[in-house]
Amino acid sequence: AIEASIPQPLRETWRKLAATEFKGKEEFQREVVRHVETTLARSMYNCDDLAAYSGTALAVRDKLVVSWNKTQQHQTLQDQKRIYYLSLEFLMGRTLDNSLLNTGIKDTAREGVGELGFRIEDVIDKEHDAALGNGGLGRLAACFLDSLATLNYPAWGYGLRYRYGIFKQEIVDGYQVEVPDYWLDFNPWEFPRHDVCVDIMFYGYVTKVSDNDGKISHLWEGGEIVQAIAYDVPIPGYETSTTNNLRLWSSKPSSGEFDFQKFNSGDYEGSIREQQKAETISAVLYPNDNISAGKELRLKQQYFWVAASLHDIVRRFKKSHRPWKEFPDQVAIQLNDTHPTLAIVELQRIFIDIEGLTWDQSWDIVTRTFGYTNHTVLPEALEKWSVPLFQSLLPRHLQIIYEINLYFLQGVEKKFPKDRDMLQRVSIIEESQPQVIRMAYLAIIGSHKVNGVAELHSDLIKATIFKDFIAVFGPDKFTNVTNGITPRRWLHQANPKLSDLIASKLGGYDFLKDLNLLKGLEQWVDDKEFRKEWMEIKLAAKIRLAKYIRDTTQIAVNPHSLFDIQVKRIHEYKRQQMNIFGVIYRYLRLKQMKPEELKKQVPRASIFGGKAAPGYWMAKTIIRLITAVGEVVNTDKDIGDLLKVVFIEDYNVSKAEIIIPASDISEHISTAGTEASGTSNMKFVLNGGLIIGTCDGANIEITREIGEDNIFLLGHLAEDVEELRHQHRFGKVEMDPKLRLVCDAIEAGQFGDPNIYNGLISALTTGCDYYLVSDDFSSYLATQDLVDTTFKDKEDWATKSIMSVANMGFFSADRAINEYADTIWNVEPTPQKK
Ligand code: F58
Repeated sequence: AIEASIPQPLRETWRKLAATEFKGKEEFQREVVRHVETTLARSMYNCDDLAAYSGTALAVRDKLVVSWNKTQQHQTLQDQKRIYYLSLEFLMGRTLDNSLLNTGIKDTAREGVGELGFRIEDVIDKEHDAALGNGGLGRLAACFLDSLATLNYPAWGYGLRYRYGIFKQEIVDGYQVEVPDYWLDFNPWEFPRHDVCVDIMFYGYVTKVSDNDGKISHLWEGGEIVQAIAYDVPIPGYETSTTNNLRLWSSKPSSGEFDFQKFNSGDYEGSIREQQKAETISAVLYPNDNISAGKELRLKQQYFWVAASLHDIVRRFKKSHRPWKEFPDQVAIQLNDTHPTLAIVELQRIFIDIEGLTWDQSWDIVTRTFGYTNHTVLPEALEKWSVPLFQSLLPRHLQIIYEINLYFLQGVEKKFPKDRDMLQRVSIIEESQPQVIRMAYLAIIGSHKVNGVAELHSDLIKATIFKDFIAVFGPDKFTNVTNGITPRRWLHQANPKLSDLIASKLGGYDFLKDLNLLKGLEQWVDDKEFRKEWMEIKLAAKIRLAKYIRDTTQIAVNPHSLFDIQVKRIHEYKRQQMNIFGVIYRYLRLKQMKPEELKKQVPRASIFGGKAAPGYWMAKTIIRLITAVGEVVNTDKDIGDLLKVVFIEDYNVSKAEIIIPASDISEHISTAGTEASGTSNMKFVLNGGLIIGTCDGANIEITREIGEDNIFLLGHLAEDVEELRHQHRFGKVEMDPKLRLVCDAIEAGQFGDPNIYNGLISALTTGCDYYLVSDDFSSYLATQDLVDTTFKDKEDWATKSIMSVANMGFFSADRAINEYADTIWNVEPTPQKK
């Protein structure tokens, strides 16, 4: 508040004292020790790695916070348009290392903690991952925050502060077991803002009231109230003083702590029931990937988060005293998938029910404010809410949705006068039993731009699920912004040696801010010394991963074998089953070979990782098959190093940072047309790994950038899929004979009780092989053979690796963010002078 600000003449003193940088190593060390001694009340006699982590994090945080305060003040004074990125998931991973690198003090910290008796790597390794997301969508949001700050865009992220992030995965007897992820016991990166709280209402009823002029308004009242408390997380950019804000909402009961009346009458359980109910809202992240849950608690989470965020955004706008019609000139809200679509309805409600605007004035502002990003074409992932559920939880919002739909359908009717089918097809309300609200349609209608996340995906949504909307709105409303990744975390942080080698050839680290500069590596591709160093770095990363695998699974993997990695959420459409079937085929073939033939084979380690949604049986069965194959293959004396099968437990962001630099080949083999983009494909290639993949998502654009010779493509095209599925349904497809052999081996019990895999096998047969494993299997095997042959030629492999990295500039999240800024948000960067 202005009245609390320091008087002008004293501000110079204040400024001098509020430093954003350490003056040197000594000051850094002094601050670490001060925090260990005074904040943690520990001493040199009981300072372990964890205490050293805590002290270091707190010291770094102190400086970060000052930059953050300054940035927020600067952005407020600049009074420019801000970007608000609404996402139910932010898969941040660890923060300390990233903060050290972004603020340029990693070397100081390494030396500083070194002289205090610690290795910086061990200290960094003590941090708990912030795993507030499932997979690609959540990690994309985290990469985007890094780019927004690095490019000096005034931007805020809004999300939920889950008490439990994505579950931890344990493998017990070969099966996935879920363990809760309580990550908040020590989190130095968040700041509770107990003064920033918003009352959020659920349930209740709506009454119509008319004033003296007969103007009708709506009152929504009588519901349950829950309070949203803000927790802020600083987001530092790389080599810039800009530090943006991520605001996460936590839920708590609105009235007092607990019910004293109940407590006094001896009803102890009853006395905390309300409190627990309120806290449940932000308690846990839904662990589904590409499937919609449809549960009341999920809808509550969505409204709770959206309402709190919009309240905050509107309050901030009101402070500028601008007329409402300028709202879209100050505010751009991006909807990360349909999860925050209620924001469209909530803003309309705020304008008409609270601020007294007319419907038309309000709707014009709303539609100019929002942009919607779609991340999937899978029908089971498209969100739909049952009307009765919605009616009870958010009665006023349902009325507004009906009204939005009415005006929209009137427009459609005018444009397509006699097309009743069309009206039914594009209606926000689906006439099912019960009726449901199609959130994607609401998001399209309430936004000014809709984008897909890779070219093929954006084309597909226009041709399939959103086809009618092109007819209604014209093609310009729909666009593409191909995903990107932050090279700071995914190259510089995860693979410092490679980053340093690149910097030594390109004359510095500018490529981390302008990834197209990687092109300069092409000049070095024939340089012997450079090639040698390049491959040594890859080997070192493989040795590191092999050690990790040995420490955690006791499996000994030869670092010189070909590392074939598939790490991502387990899902039928991503086809880990095709991978493991391929491994089984390889094993059966090896078992048939004579010793002289065996000698010619390329040793391979097939490495898997990824979580299955807890209720997704088929995905869990796939994990069980992978571990079962590992149990057989890894102990088979005939096989030795020629084949190892590893399942890495609990794949997450910090493990990805170890795994990704270590791949020779990684697998991105979704059924064509199902993976919207994929982003790990970009991470692997940026780290000098080659990829085997289908013509799907961003694989296609990666091929365009790095050249067909540098990627192993397989399988049918998206355009073939419909016809192939049709043939399966009519029983016209014989199973691929090699796949038949694999199924026979499984059914004969070679990998344990075959009954476990009944579902997996019948999906290929009676299940009509929806993901077309049989159709792509022979192409997959042939391509894997080509991978082996290519791998034997170490020189050719090195060339492919270097040329690929040199051409990955396009996949920087910075490029993606600049595209959003230009084509969707219409915002400019706000750099600060030093
Ligand atoms: C992913 N979606 C896409 N959804 O599958 C992937 O191709 C894309 O690269 C990535 O988004 C980023 O655009 C995804 O991760 C989810 O996890 C949702 C979580 C909430 C329920 C519905 C799925």
